[in-house]
Amino acid sequence: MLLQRISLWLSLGSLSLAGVIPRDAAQLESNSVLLERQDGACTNGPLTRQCWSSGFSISTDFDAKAPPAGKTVTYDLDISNTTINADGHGDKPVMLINGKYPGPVIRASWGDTLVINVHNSLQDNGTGIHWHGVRQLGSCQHDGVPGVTECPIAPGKTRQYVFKCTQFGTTWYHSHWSAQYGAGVVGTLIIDGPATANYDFDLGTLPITDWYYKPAFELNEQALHSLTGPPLPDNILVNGTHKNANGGGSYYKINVTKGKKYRIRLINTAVDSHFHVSFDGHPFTVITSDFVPIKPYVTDQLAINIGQRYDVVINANQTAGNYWFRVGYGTACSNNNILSSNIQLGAILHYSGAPDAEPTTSGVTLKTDCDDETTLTPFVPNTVPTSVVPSAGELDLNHNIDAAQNNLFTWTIDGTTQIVNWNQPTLKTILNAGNDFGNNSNVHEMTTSGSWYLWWVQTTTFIALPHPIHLHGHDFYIVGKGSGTWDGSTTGLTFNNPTRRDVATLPAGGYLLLAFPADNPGIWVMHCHIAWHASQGLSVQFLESRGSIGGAIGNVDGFNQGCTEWGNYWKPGNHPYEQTDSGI
Ligand SMILES: *[C@@H]1O[C@H](CO)[C@@H](O)[C@H](O)[C@H]1NC(C)=O
Ligand SMILES: *[C@@H]1O[C@H](CO)[C@@H](O)[C@H](O)[C@H]1NC(C)=O
Ligand SMILES: *[C@@H]1O[C@H](CO)[C@@H](O)[C@H](O)[C@H]1NC(C)=O
Ligand SMILES: *[C@@H]1O[C@H](CO)[C@@H](O)[C@H](O)[C@H]1NC(C)=O
Ligand SMILES: *[C@@H]1O[C@H](CO)[C@@H](O)[C@H](O)[C@H]1NC(C)=O
Ligand SMILES: *[C@@H]1O[C@H](CO)[C@@H](O)[C@H](O)[C@H]1NC(C)=O
Ligand SMILES: [Cu+2]
Repeated sequence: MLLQRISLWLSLGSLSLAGVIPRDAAQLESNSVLLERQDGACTNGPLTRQCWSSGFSISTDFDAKAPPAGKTVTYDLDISNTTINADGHGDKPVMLINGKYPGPVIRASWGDTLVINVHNSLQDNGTGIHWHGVRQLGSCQHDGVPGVTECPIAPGKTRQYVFKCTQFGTTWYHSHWSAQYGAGVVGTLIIDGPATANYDFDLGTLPITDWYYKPAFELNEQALHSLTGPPLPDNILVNGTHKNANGGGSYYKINVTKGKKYRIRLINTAVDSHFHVSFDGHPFTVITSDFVPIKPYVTDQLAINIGQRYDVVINANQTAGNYWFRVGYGTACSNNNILSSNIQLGAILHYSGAPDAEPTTSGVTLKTDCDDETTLTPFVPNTVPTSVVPSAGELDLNHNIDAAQNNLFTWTIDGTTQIVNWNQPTLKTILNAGNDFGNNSNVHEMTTSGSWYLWWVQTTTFIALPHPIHLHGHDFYIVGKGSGTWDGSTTGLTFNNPTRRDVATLPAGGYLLLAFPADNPGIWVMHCHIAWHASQGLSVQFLESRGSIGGAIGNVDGFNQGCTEWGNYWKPGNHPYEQTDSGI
């Protein structure tokens, strides 16, 4: 630590005379001007987490620039059909990545290029992996959405995904093929970079999911044809493990040493669950919302909807012992069979030296709503022009029940449910200069490169549910949200440094106003991240700067080969199963 301090002093040059060494969150904020000037002049360490490399720090706008030419980091993922007993309840049929749940932690640094070879070892399913929240600037063909940005990976085949890490922070990756991520095709991804608060150690990712005892594809069929809502999960898993309702299984242990500060990367990887979390006796500092660094704030609980991430720093400064990491349900919108048992949901924060025992601690009462956090201020401020308001693009959410198809329940946007064609992904049509995207593509075009667009997601169905809305290819700026119908005015909207992230919750029965600039040529889906709702068609596609896509994305050999391989597998007369849902 001494060394880091010295190098910071030296590198600050004459500024060091002022004796300013940003050490904690509050100082960091007040020193942001200084940080701009010292950009790159210091080394990242426990007391200098704002630093990164020459020309890059926590003050850098990662939408504007990323470190050039980092390392190339390669991973091999193999997806197979197997069983797992994650919570002691018994074996369950799943599809896993490299035989593990969750799959391997993929880790690279800001500016690196990730090369990930995904092999489909399934017999009777396609696949395709989406790197959630990754901007894919100029690499839309690697976004991993079957029927949109690629043909699915056929059984026995491999696809290579290549993308540059222009952002840093925490995310996850998952199959975007039908209901497959619910079957277990999920892992986490860390891109190392600077941070808005200091910590001693990085404990890595802590994915939290709901867990069903029945196979996901069976449940998906039930969800598609249920008039009373989807089936309930049976348990949760924290980092892949949990106790079950009968007391079998085991809690995940987060090990800490008294006197140290730890970064923990919380991720909701669920199918259909909104969580609230807390650490007994340990208020914590929140430093990101999704990939976006925020002005740090201290809280004692957090709401995490599906797909959302929060990086937090906890200070292990209590009496050495065992403390609950509590997980609670947003019961206003989700539920779980485990809630009727008296099993505590969560994991154990375990101090070294303490006995191996379950905690007896008490903590805060967790909230039960399904609302997003409201105090998320991006550390690097950006502004949305108010001139986007008059041209807001309305997306009306409704639902449809088709009695002729055994009460098939679908969600519609402007009257159309999305159903992709795995053999003819939208990107293929675009690259062939075609215009016919099919009747169920929900394509919205953004023609003016570089301009801001505002999208107005408006509930029009009487089914008043909150939906975690996720956008690919961008972080959106949350300009407004509310219950009821937006009146079109700017009253109550935020244009000056609004929260930006890649998942935001549409309030039950209400609206969401999302802005982003058309600065990433490609085809990007925006969908509800409740897996059943995505299967039921709750999604749209944004066709951005159509004429520039071919030039922006470069090599499409892998894309073309993938479509040839899929076409040889999935052809008339050769469907082991049919596509029964949206396909994503
Ligand atoms: C998984 O294995 C089962 C049993 O062998 C088989 O019936 C099923 O088709 C396989 N599923 C996939 C997706 O390969
Ligand atoms: C969760 O498990 C992964 C994989 O073993 C590990 O890298 C990570 O550190 C664990 N998370 C925490 C918070 O302990
Ligand atoms: C945490 O400590 C326990 C012993 O109390 C040990 O069994 C476990 O492997 C440790 N976990 C990690 C992730 O180091
Ligand atoms: C423990 O750490 C928290 C967060 O940094 C701080 O607010 C609190 O005062 C500390 N408590 C003690 C007993 O040092
Ligand atoms: C698409 O809609 C048009 C107009 O309603 C209809 O004529 C056509 O058959 C539809 N195409 C498909 C493939 O369903
Ligand atoms: C994928 O595999 C699952 C499990 O074997 C099966 O239920 C489903 O129908 C398959 N889907 C397709 C489209 O092949
Ligand atoms: Cu939804």
